[in-house]
Amino acid sequence: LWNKHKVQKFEDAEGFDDRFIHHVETTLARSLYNCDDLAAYESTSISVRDNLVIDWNKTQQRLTARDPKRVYYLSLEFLMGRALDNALINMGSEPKPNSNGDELLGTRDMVKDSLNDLGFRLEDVLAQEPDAALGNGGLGRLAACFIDSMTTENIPAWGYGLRYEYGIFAQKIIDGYQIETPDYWLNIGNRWEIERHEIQIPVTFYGYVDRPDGDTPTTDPAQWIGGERVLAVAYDFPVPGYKTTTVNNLRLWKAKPTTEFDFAKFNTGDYKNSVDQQQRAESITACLYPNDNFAEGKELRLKQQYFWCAASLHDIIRRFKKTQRPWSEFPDQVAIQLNDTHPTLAVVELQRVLVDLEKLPWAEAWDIVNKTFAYTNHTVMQEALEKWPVSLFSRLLPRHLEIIYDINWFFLQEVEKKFPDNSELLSRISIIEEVYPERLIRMAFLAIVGSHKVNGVAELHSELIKTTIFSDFVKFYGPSKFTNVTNGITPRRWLKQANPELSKLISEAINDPKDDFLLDMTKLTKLAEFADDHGFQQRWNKVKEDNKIKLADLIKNLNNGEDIIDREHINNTLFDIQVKRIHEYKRQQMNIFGVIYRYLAIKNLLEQGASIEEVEKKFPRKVSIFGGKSAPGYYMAKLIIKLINSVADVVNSDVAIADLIKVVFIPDYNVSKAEIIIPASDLSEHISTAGTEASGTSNMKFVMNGGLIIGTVDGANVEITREIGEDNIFLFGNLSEKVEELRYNHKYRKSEMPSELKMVLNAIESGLFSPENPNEFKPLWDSIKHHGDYYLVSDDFASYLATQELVDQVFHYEKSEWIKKCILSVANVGFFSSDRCIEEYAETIWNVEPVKPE
Ligand code: 26M
Repeated sequence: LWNKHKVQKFEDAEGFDDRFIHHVETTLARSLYNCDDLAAYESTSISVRDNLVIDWNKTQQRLTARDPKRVYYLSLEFLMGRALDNALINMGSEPKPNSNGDELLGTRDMVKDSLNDLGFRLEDVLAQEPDAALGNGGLGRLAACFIDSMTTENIPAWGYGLRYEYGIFAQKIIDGYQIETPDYWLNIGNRWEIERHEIQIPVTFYGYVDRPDGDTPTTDPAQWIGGERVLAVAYDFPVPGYKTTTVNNLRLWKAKPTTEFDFAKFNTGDYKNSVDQQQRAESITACLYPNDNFAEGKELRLKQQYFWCAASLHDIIRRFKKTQRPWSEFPDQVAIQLNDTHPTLAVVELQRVLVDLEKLPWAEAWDIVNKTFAYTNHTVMQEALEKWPVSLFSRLLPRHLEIIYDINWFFLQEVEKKFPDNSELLSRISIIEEVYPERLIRMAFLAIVGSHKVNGVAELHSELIKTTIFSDFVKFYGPSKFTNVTNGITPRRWLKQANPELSKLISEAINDPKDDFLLDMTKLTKLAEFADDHGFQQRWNKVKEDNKIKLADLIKNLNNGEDIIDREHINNTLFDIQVKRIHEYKRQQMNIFGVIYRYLAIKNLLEQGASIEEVEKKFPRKVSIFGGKSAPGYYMAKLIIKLINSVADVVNSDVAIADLIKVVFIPDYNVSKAEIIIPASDLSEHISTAGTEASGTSNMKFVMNGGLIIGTVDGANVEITREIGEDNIFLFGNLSEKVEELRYNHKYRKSEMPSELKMVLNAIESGLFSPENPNEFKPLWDSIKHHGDYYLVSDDFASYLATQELVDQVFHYEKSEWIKKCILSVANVGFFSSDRCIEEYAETIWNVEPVKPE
């Protein structure tokens, strides 16, 4: 009976139609006659989700039976973007014959045809979905790529995060300034989540520590009597893999009030306050903190972190306990990866559970903790390293503070043993920073001490953390605790989904009709055979041109239907793109200075009587495209956005330069816009000050989409160069080894500013871009001229311009060479698949094996 009535997946067009109509008429309670694109999106999503849930259940049953070691990826951010198109691509079972039996169709094409027959266009349906923007940038998107790859690789893995009601703010540009508006992404409900009301985990804050047996040592079991309790409710998101029926789970927690009632307050007549306190529970998961690479020490943020760590660990432990294994086996069954220091409290929480609740001896518990956790560092920048005031901890998490002190005490004893009488080392390496006016807890140090492995995210970065911020730990632990896993990106979303035309061209060229290259990117090397083939180059270039037209359409739509880009010349207009969070270290200011230089140089030539044709020879057509959000409180980043928009106003309306330069700022850069922008680039900019960008991942996305990059010798640019060849990348600028010396030179005024930069800054100072307020951009030029030019714009500017000149040369006069470079780059980009990256984590850090569906 059980088997007979088992719900089946839809497998063909007819099955999809039935399911689609069923959900329109029952779940949505509508008729097909008043089913609009939004309803079609909802019904398609639920139908697809049904299939995923069936495989999800099978996956979980299989894992319960096999009980392998599982990976738990703890990340405060999962920047997922849209789910539907990705699910259609990933869940695709073997292609099936279409209704006429004359063609094999994958699930996506099959659903597309079905929707067509029902009167809908798949593109319009997909566009209804709001982005799940539960992340800031690189770190959050990395987590999203990782769960895609973990599932594709059949690794038993769970993601744990928070279900923010508001994702990263939506960016509006008004008068050239960034304005933030709330991203209430759940406005139309969310068809991808499954609320598990049965999974509600109590989480405690504040209160005090009680020792029922008197004044026992803090390493003995103690009782934490909490002051405030909230509930964590689980929301599950099925994560499909490519060419596998494995479906993993992303579990996000929502905070809700307990049904307990504060009788003390009630009895004193303070009913309203007692209700208010309950209401506050929901604020914990209300919104994502919009800072990227900047740690702000807010109490609510720490509350988010503990709420999430406590609930996730509780869930992990509950699952482990069901197997009745002894605690000593915990690290054989559980690997927990800390995505930056944000989840470091999980280390302390596990120690607390083992000591206080499970009554394990301290040392035994600590051994388990250490073997369970591993920590990924994403930055060397001081302002991004989390440090929490001890006073805040002692109020919010009094027992955890005691445990941290004990962890530190044992750790410092070991250090003292190995390096006796070195009090400077002890104070440098201590988890507690003794600074006035208050002591701080260094979360990165706590994460290192609590983990068995620490990794950076690109080779250069992993070397840098060993020699700079964590050098004392390398001295103490030896180098083997520190390792590198270079980041990667999922080729399913970033090649197949974002760039279907290029994906098709590739699969034809390398004769891989079933798109197996998306699993085994070494297959791409076959493309190299066609790098010189003129016919192939032309087809390649046609795909790029089509993608540029699509981006031009997007830009036109965002600009109220007014076209900025000259369609007639689109093929010989270089699309130069920099899209990423706005940050001084990423140096969007240097990019826009470069644009200003170009503009001034063109104006000069024209003034000297050159014809526009002559000018074009030296400065061929170019569109500079920018996009990215600034943290709401980051003054300098916001000023950079304003400068870009002000330059756009002046340049785009200057008829004298006849479309030779256009500047575009695309508002509200997000994952779904990235999927349109990235495939359209000829050149993209990855120009951070050497040593500041840990890895970068958009560099990989751009290369995978057949664009070339201009970049500094920083982050993963180094390995991209190694993989694709130095002839195929435009590198410039000072190396990270020189940064310290250059900053020193600025400090003692031993640096010369290049004349080109003087010219640019003079133009800005003259008010050319802010006539009504000539001092508007003063902080930008002051930072270079008077505040030590911390990001070394003046040191790299000349070589940046020279390299841009080379770019122009190759793009406009050696186009065939250019396309050849693009093809060769894609041929060798395979290393940057997140599948490779996840395999490295699985082997060298987690020690987990795939569990394949039978
Ligand atoms: C911390 C405290 C309080 C509020 C917010 C934060 C915070 C949030 C996000 C700090 C850092 C955050 O993200 C950092 C980040 O995205 N780093 C990027 O990680 C990528 C993936 O490894 C790298 O490719 C980028 O180089 C790195 O900048």
